[in-house]
Amino acid sequence: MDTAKWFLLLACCCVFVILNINGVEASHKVYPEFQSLDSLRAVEVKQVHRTGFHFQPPSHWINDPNGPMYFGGLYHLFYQYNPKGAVWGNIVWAHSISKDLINWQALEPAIYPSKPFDINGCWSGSATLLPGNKPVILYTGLDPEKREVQNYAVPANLSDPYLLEWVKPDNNPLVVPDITMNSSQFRDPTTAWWSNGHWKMLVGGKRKHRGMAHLYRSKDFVYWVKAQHPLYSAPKTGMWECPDFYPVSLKGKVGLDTSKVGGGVKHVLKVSLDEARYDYYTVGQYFPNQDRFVPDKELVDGWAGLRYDYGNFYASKTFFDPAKTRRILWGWANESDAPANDVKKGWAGVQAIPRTVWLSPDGKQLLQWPVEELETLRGQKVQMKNQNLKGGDHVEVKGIAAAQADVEVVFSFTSLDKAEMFDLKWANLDAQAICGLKGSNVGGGIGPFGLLTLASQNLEEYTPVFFRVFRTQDNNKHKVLLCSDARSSSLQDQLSSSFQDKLYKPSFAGFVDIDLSEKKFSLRSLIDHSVVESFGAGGKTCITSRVYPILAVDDKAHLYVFNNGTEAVTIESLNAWTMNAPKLMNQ
Ligand code: DQQ
Repeated sequence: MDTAKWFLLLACCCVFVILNINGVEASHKVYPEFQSLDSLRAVEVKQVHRTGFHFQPPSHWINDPNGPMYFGGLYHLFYQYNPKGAVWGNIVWAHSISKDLINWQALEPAIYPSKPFDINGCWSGSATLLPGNKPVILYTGLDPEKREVQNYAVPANLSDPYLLEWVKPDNNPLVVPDITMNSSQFRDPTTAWWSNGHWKMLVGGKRKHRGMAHLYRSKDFVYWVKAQHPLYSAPKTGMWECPDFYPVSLKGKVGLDTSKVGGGVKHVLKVSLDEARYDYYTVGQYFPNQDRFVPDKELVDGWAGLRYDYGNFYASKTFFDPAKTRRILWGWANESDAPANDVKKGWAGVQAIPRTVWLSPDGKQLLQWPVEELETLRGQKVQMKNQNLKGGDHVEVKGIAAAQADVEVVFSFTSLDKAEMFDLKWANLDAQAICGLKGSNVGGGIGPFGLLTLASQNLEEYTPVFFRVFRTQDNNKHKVLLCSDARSSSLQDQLSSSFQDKLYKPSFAGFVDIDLSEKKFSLRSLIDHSVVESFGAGGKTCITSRVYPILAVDDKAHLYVFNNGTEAVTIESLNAWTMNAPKLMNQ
């Protein structure tokens, strides 16, 4: 084999290893070795990397958020859950309720395999509120042939605000894959919307390598007919999991009911790209008469498009919250450690903090912000004001629990002159690759500056979240990068040579479309033991990292602010809080 072929083979192997560590395969990887009776015994849950204020059950595996809704004065969250282990398998719809999206109470699983139409699995889906405030869940069942079919379930008792018991009527399944489809690539029905005398729902799929949002219509929610064409599809994007389709207001933060169409509204189509394992969205125009969605021209459609989050955030779902007239986004933050370690720790997966989501004033992207209720967990507070940071400086934020904190900081600088050049060689690289080249320790002009989260005292471990400004070749334009770089987050790999301990430590990053005239950048990071969930520029670019420090844990974790650029930056204001743990709903 000549050298070029060797390199090609090596590159393919590297991609394979990287993708596998990130859990990239058709849907979820099955680990039969961890499904043995042994692994089903009660496990001792290790606490060190467990989150303090993110949503997670007491033990075992969770993935996609399902069917979120507001009903009976309560928020309901369902989620894919393995009641028997810390790897994917035996999936049921677990169910929790809350009055405020923060303090939760777990109920018995709502939906679990029990009928021929879901005997091999109860996979993701959504909730719709029918007229008269009647919830109905649409979900994917795996039938005896493991075909993915779309089912519905209704509450046994509508006067029970807890919605404890769900019934799966005998006229299920509602929809089965037709002969044009691959029956194992047809899943995750959306919340239905009402327009032109019909209910409409999307089901994710793929034809060859084209991702599809199949469209179905129904007058009575029971008899569904497939539309001739999908609502939308895109070439070379692979399987579309967990589609989500909803209106956003052209003005302000107000959220809209999923059935809202017409003036003053744009629509968002989000798909979870199974091959990339990221959630991509486009904003565009929905034409209800033709049932077509046309993304805005200037937006990139596909793997290089906009993401809700440039980190570990997948299979998300929004819902309309009528109690506060807002749209709320839930997303799953998977582990980045090896499955064998998840089995040892007895749990895997958390839900990211629910986020309010709305259209930015320029209409070009969405903005996201943690729901306001999160602030009720803020405890001990520290503040900094007008502190100057020269290149090479780092200062510690003392006085809070740095392993479980909420930090909001605004940086300013005086000139763009020192911005480093954006190298033409990077034209085809994505933000993550550029962050990989230009980490927090590589000095720059304007930036890198930001936070060193989950840092050990002598900085053997830290997860930096930082900005970096580049000037493009035509001199007047700038590119702003936000990185959340896990490469220095843990010494675990150095201390153990076992493949079982290998961590996935990417240099997650996204560009930030920010107005530079003010020369002010804001950053909020929610730090929660093994989660660093960050919101750049008021929620324009969000990045969630999962990290596993071994020194920077609990009261040995520190938080620093740093600047490694030649341009001095000012911390205009920094507010940081210790985050208290949520309580059970009624306490
Ligand atoms: N997870 C579910 C599927 C969905 C995938 C199965 C996305 O319905 O496509 O647990 O993570």
